[in-house]
Amino acid sequence: MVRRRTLLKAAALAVPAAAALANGDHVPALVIGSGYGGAVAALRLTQAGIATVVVEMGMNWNTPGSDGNVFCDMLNPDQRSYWLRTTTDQPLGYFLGIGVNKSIPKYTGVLDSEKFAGIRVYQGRGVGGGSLVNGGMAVVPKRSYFAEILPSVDVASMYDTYFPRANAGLGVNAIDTAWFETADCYQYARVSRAQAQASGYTTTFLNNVYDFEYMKKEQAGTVTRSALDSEVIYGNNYGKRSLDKTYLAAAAATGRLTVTAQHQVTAVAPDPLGGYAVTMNQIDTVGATVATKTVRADRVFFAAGSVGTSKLLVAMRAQGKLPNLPAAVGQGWGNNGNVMVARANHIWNTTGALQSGMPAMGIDNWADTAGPVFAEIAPFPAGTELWISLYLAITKNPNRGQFTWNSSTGSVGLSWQTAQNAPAIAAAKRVFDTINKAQSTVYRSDLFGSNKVWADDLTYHPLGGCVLNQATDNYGRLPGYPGLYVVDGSLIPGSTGVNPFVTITALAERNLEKILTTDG
Ligand code: FAE
Repeated sequence: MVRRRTLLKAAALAVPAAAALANGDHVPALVIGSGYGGAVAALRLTQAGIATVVVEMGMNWNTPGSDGNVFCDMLNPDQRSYWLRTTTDQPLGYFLGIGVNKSIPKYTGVLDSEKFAGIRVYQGRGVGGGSLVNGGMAVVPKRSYFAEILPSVDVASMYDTYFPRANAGLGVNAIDTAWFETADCYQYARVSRAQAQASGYTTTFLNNVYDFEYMKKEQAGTVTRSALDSEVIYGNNYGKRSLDKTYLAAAAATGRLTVTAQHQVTAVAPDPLGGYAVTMNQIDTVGATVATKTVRADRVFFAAGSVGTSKLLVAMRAQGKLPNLPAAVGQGWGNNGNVMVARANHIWNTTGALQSGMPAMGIDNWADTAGPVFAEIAPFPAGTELWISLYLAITKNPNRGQFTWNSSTGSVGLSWQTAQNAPAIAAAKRVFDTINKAQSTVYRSDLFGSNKVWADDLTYHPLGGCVLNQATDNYGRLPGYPGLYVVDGSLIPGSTGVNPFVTITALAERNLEKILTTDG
């Protein structure tokens, strides 16, 4: 109860407008990025009395556009949708095999589709990172799998202390299961559940950070709709407890937090005066640099996400700014075994014109050692009946990629090839072939390309690149560089077996507690 009150009080404050960070400033703690790892670091540092600056390349999404909304919806993407693109790059980019992407003005929008050789990596951009764009699913990984992926971490303390702490801080809530059974907006999930169960699979409800009480009112027509108005992936105007309303708002309430938006960190190196020199470009809304600043920070927390942190650290090592970073920096990247797929239902199996953008159910076939799958039953909120069942499958793909410095382009690439996702397809195919056979249904092959069943070339779940107890010590400290820490999804070795943000948050809670008690 106390925790809930704190959360709500903090939410009312919201994150203050971007404060100017001046060239030459000296700050006790600087956090690069404002997603899950960054938000936990911001809260725990400020609560410990340490003045903290969060530097975020994306915008502070708190000002409504000309339509009165901060964010655009999924059906009408405008400039607010994508990060510096002139056409949208929708995860479902086709319908009936025909491309459905459209032109948009170039702008620092909220969702980035970052293209590497063999994969597009979707990431949130803005104060709140991925929490602004994601589906809000808050899933604690299976205990045995967590122990398998991070063997150096004490599992009991994670499940007794840090996962509960993360869930409380994030404002996680459970769906009213009786309401679920009757709500029009979850007809699509009930159809997929019935088909999965009739084919021998187990389903499970998923917790979420979207306020299910608010969603009930949306369904009842008494509040402005968000999840029920095709809002997801480009932000939610209502209902979602994104990090700017939880962890970051609580950090702001201490009076010790400064959030500097639209600043992209480009370099970190030891400063001759002590601590680290952090260089950043201040950018405008078309991505042009308007100022370059260097500040000195006693401690730097890398929270730029799996891709952002890995790219920065690999570049700093290659450029001789942090030359002693271990070889493991840049290694161990994975896509959490992501693969998307869709099935075509029979005409009598309607999935509903009204679909909640926040998934609430998954098919749990993780125990199948021949091909573990945890598949989220995803919405297709097109506003019209389409008879489509969509899934995001999380699988145990053992393949990993690495980030490497390309001296001719002066940039960091990711070695991952699309073919490395074959194990993910194989595992998902076992489940969905079985469902199709039992239901006498077929795959949709027109949504991810022309005649393409498996969306194997994109991920929502980048993980790894700076793996705990390999590239860092067992608490995220970068060896050889006292005062440098990694706190985000790059610590997790490519896979969590479920949607990752609760794991990222809990691990950050664990590591920050240790760092604040022992690193003076
Ligand atoms: P992240 O949240 O990505 O934050 C990193 C931040 O750093 C971003 O705000 C960047 O703009 C910023 N940044 C990067 N480089 C720089 C730089 N050089 N200088 C300054 N700032 C920088 O990292 N996960 C779930 O658990 N449940 C879901 O339902 C779910 N749905 C998703 C749906 C979508 C469409 C997407 C894209 C992701 C989804 N995820 C979901 C994944 C989840 O959002 C992701 O794992 C976390 O956001 C990663 O947290 P990090 O703290 O690692």
